[in-house]
Amino acid sequence: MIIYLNGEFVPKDKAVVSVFDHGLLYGDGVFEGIRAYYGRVFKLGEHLDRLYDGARAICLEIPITKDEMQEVVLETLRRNKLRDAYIRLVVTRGVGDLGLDPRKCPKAFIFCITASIVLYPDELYEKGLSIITVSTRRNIPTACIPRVKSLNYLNNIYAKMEAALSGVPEAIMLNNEGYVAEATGDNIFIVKKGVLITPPASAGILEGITRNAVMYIARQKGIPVEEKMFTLFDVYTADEVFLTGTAAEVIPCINVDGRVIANGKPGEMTWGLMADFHELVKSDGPLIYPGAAASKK
Ligand code: PXG
Repeated sequence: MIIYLNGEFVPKDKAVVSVFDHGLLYGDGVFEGIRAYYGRVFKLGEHLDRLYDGARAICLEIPITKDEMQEVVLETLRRNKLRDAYIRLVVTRGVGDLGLDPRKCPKAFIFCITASIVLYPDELYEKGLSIITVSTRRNIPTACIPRVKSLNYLNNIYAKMEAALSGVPEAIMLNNEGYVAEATGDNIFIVKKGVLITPPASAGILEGITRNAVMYIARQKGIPVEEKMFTLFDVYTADEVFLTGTAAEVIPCINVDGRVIANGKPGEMTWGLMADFHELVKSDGPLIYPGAAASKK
């Protein structure tokens, strides 16, 4: 496995960061989880936009351009001879002293890991997930902005831990006002009377790239889409519930907090959106190996 490490390509055992890196000391930095399908990097432009916007929001200057960063991702995939992959792109505040002050860190540090993907078991997609609501509330935007995909993931990890202790793979997090925000590493959608509904950015969520792709697909199909606040009552009484994320893609939920959703089976709209999402990934994003046939897996 070859890792991009701040300007160099190094083997896995040489890919190490300093103990003085503020990404490690304070969770100070931003990252992206990205997927490559069929030799293309899905929504790479959107991921880079989110990465650079997040960096700007935390006053972190990324020392290379978006075009150069795109090439970092593509070249790391090439060095690892990957066509279908999970990509982790990380920009930390870099090396500083032991104080908090980010101004003591002269240069951001960049690394990129590419790995073959471990797919979730098919059964989870066919049967749907049973999930719970956890007591950990999503970070309040006035304290730690959920829209920034920062290296500070303790909020989500608390929630994931609660889920794991209850024996479920994912969990719903509410915002501080009690509205449904998102899952620990996924966004949430409900379907009610033919309308697709997801919490707005103002609910205090990470605006997922998969979320945006699913809303786009739905609108293309003529499905009414609403971004609005809703509560657990709306989830329990929904016709369909599903989660979206880079790793999980589109995954149905059939039980929430012990309440069976509708008839307990993944719904029609969810199936349709899953199928269309799997089509979209075949044609979206830059080619890793331009010139080679793009469609062969
Ligand atoms: N909300 C949160 C809080 C996330 O961390 C999403 C939504 C979905 O966003 P995308 O852009 O992926 O559609 C995420 C995704 C994992 C993992 O291994 C997932 C994420 C981060 C780290 C790990 O499941 N983020």
